[in-house]
Amino acid sequence: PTAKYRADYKAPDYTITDLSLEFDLHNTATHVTAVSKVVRKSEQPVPLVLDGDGLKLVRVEVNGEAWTDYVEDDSGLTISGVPADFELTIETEINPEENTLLEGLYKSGGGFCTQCEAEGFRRITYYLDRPDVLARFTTKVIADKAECPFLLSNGNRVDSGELENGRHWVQWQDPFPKPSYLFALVAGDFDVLRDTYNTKSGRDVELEIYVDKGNLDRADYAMTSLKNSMKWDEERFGLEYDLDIYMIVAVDFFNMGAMENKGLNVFNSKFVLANAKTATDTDYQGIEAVIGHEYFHNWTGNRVTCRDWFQLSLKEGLTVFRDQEFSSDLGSRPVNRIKNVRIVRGPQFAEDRGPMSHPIRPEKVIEMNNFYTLTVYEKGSEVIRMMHTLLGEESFQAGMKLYFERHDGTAATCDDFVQAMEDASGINLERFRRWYSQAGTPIVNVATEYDTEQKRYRVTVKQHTAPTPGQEEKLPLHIPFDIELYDARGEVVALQRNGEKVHNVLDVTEEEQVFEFDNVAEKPVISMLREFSAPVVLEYDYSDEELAFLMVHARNEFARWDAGQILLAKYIRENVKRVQQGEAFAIPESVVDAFRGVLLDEKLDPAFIAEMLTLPSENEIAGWYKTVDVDAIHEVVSQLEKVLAFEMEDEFSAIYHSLTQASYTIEHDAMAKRALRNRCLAYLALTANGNKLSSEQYQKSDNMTDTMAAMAAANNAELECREAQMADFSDKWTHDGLVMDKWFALQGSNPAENALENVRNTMSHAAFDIKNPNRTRSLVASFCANNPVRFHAKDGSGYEFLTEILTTLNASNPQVASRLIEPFLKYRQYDEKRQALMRAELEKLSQLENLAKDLFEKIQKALE
Ligand code: BAL
Ligand code: ZN
Repeated sequence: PTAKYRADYKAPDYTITDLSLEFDLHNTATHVTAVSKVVRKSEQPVPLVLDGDGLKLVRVEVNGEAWTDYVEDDSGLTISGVPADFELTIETEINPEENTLLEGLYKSGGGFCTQCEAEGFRRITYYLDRPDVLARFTTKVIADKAECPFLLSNGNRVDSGELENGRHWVQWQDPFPKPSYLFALVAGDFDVLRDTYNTKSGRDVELEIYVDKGNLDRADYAMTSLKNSMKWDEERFGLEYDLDIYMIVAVDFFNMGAMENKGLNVFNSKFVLANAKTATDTDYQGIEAVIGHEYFHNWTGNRVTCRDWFQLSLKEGLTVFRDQEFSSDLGSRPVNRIKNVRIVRGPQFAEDRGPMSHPIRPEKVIEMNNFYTLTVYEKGSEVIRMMHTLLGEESFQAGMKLYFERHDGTAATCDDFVQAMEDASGINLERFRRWYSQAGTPIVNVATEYDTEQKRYRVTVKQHTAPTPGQEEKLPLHIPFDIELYDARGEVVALQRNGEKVHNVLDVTEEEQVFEFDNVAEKPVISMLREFSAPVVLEYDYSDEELAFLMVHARNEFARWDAGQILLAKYIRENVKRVQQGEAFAIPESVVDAFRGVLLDEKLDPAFIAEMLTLPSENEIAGWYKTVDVDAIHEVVSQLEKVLAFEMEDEFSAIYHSLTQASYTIEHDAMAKRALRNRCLAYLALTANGNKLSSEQYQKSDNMTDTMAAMAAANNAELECREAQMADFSDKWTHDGLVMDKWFALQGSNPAENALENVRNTMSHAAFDIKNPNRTRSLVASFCANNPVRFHAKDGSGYEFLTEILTTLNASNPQVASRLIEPFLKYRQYDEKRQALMRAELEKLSQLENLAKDLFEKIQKALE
């Protein structure tokens, strides 16, 4: 496999302005006829090189005449001798039923669907399958009417008709030029939930959500979320939907979360289907976020798309930022921020430390699917958020407006976006642009000094980014560093210097900078990196007293949570050392009291309290170490949970019982109370009453949130009732794979010593299917990525298991395999014995016949 480099970008020699597609759908032999209007852009005549993958070529015509001057190879079709401007007809044959890659056109359940991003369209027909070729698409879909009464594609439905042999057809026309990755086709039999949305300019848009037959009672929340998204984008960004119809189709076999195809989103059913009986509050929140995300792409991604795939963060970082803002405006801003920051500090920082570490705009790619990463998405969103922090909402929106004025209907770059922000605001973003090209997590080290005589407070900030593979030299970045100072009574100390007010967001741009503040009457307590104002690691020597103070007095809830996390981190680190030295776990009473104070604070949002009382994950803790001691970390986290549970049992119990709800609703307040109640249960499960409480909650529960909370508590605490609950749940839900995913995830994350044996047995469960990405992720990724102490068993059994799975998936679905291999990539962070075992597995995998380039790229980098 060969790499592509961002620096090698070259505009295409030809473009396609119009594409007329005809699909004659059959399970094993679908015929696709593509008629393109091709226009040469290069000055000199050159052959037309089209992308193609796994296609059977039936015919080629130029201007209606059979054409033979072409060469087919593994990567496509090169057609020579063509005129400067012509009509190209290509007929190909494809086999949707055998397409287990779930890229291109494939069968999911009984229906046909497509996934074309990033490079799936070339598995449908030979084409200029690159995002900077934008064409107007017309699509005719022909299929058996009984099997596929619904035939869908992008744009507006313009014609339809009946054929012989029970077949029928529908023709679609999309007036907006688009790249091939936004093409979609769906054909099948569905139930449809219909609604309309009246836009701000008064147009009615038909909204249609297609679900498998029998699932109509699970589509309402997706529809509500869609209408909320449309309204929010009008109100906050001034952006209105542009077609007369917006369709969403839920499919069971899908590699990603969802796909923003123009006017026809295809969704993983996980992010559409929900009712109280089948979905948890977290599922509902996921649906709201993903429905929003795909809808927001209509402007940030579809109307303005990416020039090339290196620019992926242009649409993804920005759209994640938009969906995070949507969820924060509709729900709790602090709780959303905490959840997002946990992802950046946990798995995104881990990506930065691994062999695949890359900037949000990568420089070199072998398999594009490997770059749909937390770095491009979540860190990409943090980069947009930093611009928002530097510019403020008003100038940021002016920048968005300018971006659309300049680039609507075109394919743009990340630089184009930053330029629009810079031009609209007048703020210099020159150094800020380095966030796009520099990989790794910066470390920001802070020292403070108070001068009692001068009443001056000095903050020294140093930044440093460690080398990452292929990027030895690191430059200082522009870091918006949000701070606040408090006096002993918790009052905010105004920031001033030489009589001038100083903004609370400091511009950290150098390797080392000193900020001084005058008129500070007493030694203050500093709150830093408020709202996680930059995706960096903060190093500062806080005392326990300062952290306990900030947990109560910081004005901003995120800062309070962060102080709690830093306090926990101090004692987790200390106890890891103690455990390694054979000493007993110990934590001061004052630390427990700080958390007791939060638990009992009736003024706080219950969902926020639940977050305050959630420990960092074992994976996040692993990231604090150069050499990870999985066993010690697991031991410390278990002990810490137990100490908090025993010390605060009475308070947890009182709150648990006081938050009992008479009926289930999905209002934000009700969700918040359930979040806290179930957090209390998770702790209470570790006490003598745990088995009774979990059993009672499981039996009484009328909703999936409480059911899963009871089961998760029993699973984590290894309670006696676990087995009966698991058996009962499986009996009830075996018919429903999506619900069973929750059960599979519990099997995967089971802390019991025989977890792997259980996981292996679970693979023969009637609801398990390794070809379904949701099932595989639920069971296998839960074990390999989220159960570190069992996956990293010293005998290497967890590693052998992952290799077996990867070997199977390398052949059937390498995109999923490439996600699952991640725990192996971090092998250098473990002790020598584990390193050797994991390295041996990687070497074994590297020898696989037909190793897919998805795995090749990661294995090669890991072994380098
Ligand atoms: N574009 C792929 C799915 C998503 O990020 O929306
Ligand atoms: Zn996206």
